Amino acid sequence: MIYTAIYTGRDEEAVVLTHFIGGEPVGAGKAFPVHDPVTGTVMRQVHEADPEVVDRAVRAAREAARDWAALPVAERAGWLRRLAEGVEARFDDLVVAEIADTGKPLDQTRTLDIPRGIANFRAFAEIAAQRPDDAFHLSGLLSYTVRRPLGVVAAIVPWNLPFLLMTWKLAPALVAGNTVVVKPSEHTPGSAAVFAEICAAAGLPAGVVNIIFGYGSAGQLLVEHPGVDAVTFTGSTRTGSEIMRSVADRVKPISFELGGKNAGLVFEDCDLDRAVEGAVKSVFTNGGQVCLCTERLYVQRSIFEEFCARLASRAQEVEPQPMISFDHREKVLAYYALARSEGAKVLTGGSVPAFGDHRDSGYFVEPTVVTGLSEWSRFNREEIFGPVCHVAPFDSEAEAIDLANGGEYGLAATLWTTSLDRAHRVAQRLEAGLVWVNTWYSRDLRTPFGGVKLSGIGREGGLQSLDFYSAPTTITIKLEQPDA
Ligand code: 6OD
Repeated sequence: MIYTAIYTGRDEEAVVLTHFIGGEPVGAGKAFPVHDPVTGTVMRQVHEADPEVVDRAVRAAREAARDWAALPVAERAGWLRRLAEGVEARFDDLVVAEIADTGKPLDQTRTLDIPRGIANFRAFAEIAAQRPDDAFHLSGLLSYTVRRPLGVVAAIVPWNLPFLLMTWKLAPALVAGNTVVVKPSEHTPGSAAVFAEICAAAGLPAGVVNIIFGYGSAGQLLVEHPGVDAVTFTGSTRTGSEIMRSVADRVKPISFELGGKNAGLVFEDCDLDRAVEGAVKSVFTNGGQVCLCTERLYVQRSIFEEFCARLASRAQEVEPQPMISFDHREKVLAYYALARSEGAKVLTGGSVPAFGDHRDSGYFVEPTVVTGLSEWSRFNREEIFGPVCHVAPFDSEAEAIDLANGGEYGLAATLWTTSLDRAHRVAQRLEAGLVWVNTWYSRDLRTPFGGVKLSGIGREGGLQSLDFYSAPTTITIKLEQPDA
């Protein structure tokens, strides 16, 4: 429980958050501050991993790798279940830590962020334990595959869903037999630090999970370390391509889930109440800071005016959520200004909310809906990652598909229609890794998850995750044919 004081209070002088390496807290590297997004004040100090710390973490992971890989998969699945129980036991501490770093709503943190961590461990335990091996027979040849872990995986985790995404990477990497070094975002070390305590309390073998804190520079040192065998990263496309360059010489396997500029298509045959509520959720959840959030809405012309009016009115009821940092808020506000300079009509929002209390020094922006911009405007082409969308009309299904497929990203798309035929027809033509129909961000953890175009490389989820975190060896045996 060594970290709990700083999560629950403002005791930043008492403790500097430490790395977790080889099963031990490691207080090395200079300290850096983490700000509370709700008030903008410094909330805690955290040790920053320098080259020595990174090296120590990778070595610890390597030392643990052989024994961990040698465990039967059922035993590793058992460890995942124990970690899930550990998360349940520390549920409230994780909620507090996650909210302290992000300013997320309590309800979301209790129903999405932390429960998904538990689900990630349980789901991958099941999927791995039940996976059959492949076998092939051909003209006297028997071939089968065995899957081996990659070794040491670097998991670079973003700040928007810190616990959900850390566990999304950890669970399959571990159950596939890898050891892991996690580098959470510099903005959100809290839930990872509680998780370090959970690993220690569960008695997880030392070095199987290691957690180091720091900025992108620490992540860079980690992915470049010759002792790291593979990299999983969720974050911006720009950082993804930087990582790709860094690991190119050693041709390390990478799995990237990157940015999005996701489209929502609202057809005149939709259930309008449901579509408006779905749009509110898909645009404003987590302050729009989810790579799956909708930033471009296309609405059939016959219902365009009504939809816009209803969405704008509902947006005014949405409780603003802070952006993760001062810089990120500046970025989002710059896009609000850009929308105006590009000629947008702002239907609601577009500014900074005034609360008249401590939140006025935090990183809030207003939920915002704009319209009137061309498809070629920067606002409609670049990922903003805030509580904002542009709404444009369309006339035909074909035009809607073209609009949705415009642009350089291809992560997620959402359709609102009551026509079963249209749902299938349109969904299958959208250039996106994920298409939701009459829902948004509904997850089955067994399904492939990831994007096309600038939105990523590879798929995680279910067997795809297990495939990424392991490599098959094909063994072929010549079977002697009995004489005829
Ligand atoms: O829910 C998930 O499994 C997932 N990978 C979400 C990613 C969200 C990115 O912002």
